[in-house]
Amino acid sequence: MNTTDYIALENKYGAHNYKPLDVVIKRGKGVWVKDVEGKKYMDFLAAYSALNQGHCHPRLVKVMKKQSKKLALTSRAFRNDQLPLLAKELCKLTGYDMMLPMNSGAEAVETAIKAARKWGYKIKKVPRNKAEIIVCDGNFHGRTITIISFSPEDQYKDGFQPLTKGFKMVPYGDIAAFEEAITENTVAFLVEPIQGEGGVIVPPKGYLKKASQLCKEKNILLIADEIQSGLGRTGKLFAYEHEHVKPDMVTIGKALSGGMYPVSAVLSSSEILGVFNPGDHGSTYGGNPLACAIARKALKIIVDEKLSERSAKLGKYLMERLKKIDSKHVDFYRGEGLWIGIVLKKESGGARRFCEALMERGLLCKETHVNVIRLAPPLVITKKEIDWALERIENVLTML
Ligand code: IF1
Repeated sequence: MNTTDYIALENKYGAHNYKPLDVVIKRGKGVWVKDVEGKKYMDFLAAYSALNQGHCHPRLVKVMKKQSKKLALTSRAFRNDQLPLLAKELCKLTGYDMMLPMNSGAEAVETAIKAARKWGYKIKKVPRNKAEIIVCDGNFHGRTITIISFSPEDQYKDGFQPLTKGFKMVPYGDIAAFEEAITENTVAFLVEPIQGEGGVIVPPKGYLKKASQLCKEKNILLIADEIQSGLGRTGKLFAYEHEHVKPDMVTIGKALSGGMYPVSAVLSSSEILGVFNPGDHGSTYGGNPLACAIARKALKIIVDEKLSERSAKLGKYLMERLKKIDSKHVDFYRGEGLWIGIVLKKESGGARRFCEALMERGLLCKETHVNVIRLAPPLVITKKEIDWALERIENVLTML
């Protein structure tokens, strides 16, 4: 079977909820992947930051093999010997009291929303059914009905109504608007420290700091969605560290397993996660021993291989080199660490054709919001590999 055959099969038997680039990948190792034709590509998207550790990291492959032979799933009806160790290691690494394990990112966000509402009723004493959560314009937090209820994108909501109530949207980066939106029933502010889907949008300096101060003043929980920005991507373990704040709750996912398996979690204090009683919340696969063994190793790799530091250093290098490219298409660059958006000019005809041209030259990227090329390679990338990518990027930005 060749590329065309695989695409035809997928189109026939798979729902059409995506429009992927027409490359059918068969193998991956580090930053490199190979398609079914035997053509090699560099992955400059890293599954939206799930692959910070690179494709099929040998230590992850090893632990997955080993643990899957021993024990994969117990459900939470019984205990397993991996969850306690992941919980402890994650809390020690991040400075939070407790964690609650789930699978997908959306489930972690749902969990944080449930915790915030329950905290609002139980601890803050907001009247029943009145809890409000403030979110940001440009947000992306997942695809469940509740989460799309506060999506700024009409397409994500259209046809899926009725939606969940209790959310208020304010412009991202605008602290006055946030303050304005607060009422006595506000229980939480849910925010991405840097917006991913929005187009790698870094808010004004001091935004998160001020938001955090306001939250403290008004007894509101600050929930940082670090599912994409966390675990090294921006040059720190968490993007909120750039602003020296400590959110009340943090959602993580994606790189928590280094691409091996869906693993997500919510981190918080024992007071906040303490609002959950047995039976309040759960998941068949959440906290399973295979997931936990993989996540433990994925975290160890981030620390051992200094992936945050690599992202900071190499991100700076990549940004400096990009800025030297003389292209009539580029409006500006933005980002933090190895997470960069190339914002193209309106008249350049959108980022998709640039991503297609990059793919022809062996570099896999993905556009976002029509005119942003987003760069987010695995954090294990070397300087030499970045130079290889830069050659292609420069070629496409100056030739097209
Ligand atoms: C898709 C986007 C990226 C996320 C943040 C929660 C989730 C995500 C900050 C939910 C997921 C993914 C989902 C994926 C594409 C991707 C994405 F363009 F759609 F927005 F990364 F930029 N919070 N982001 O970024 O996590 O439930 O998917 O595990 O195709 O929907 P999930």
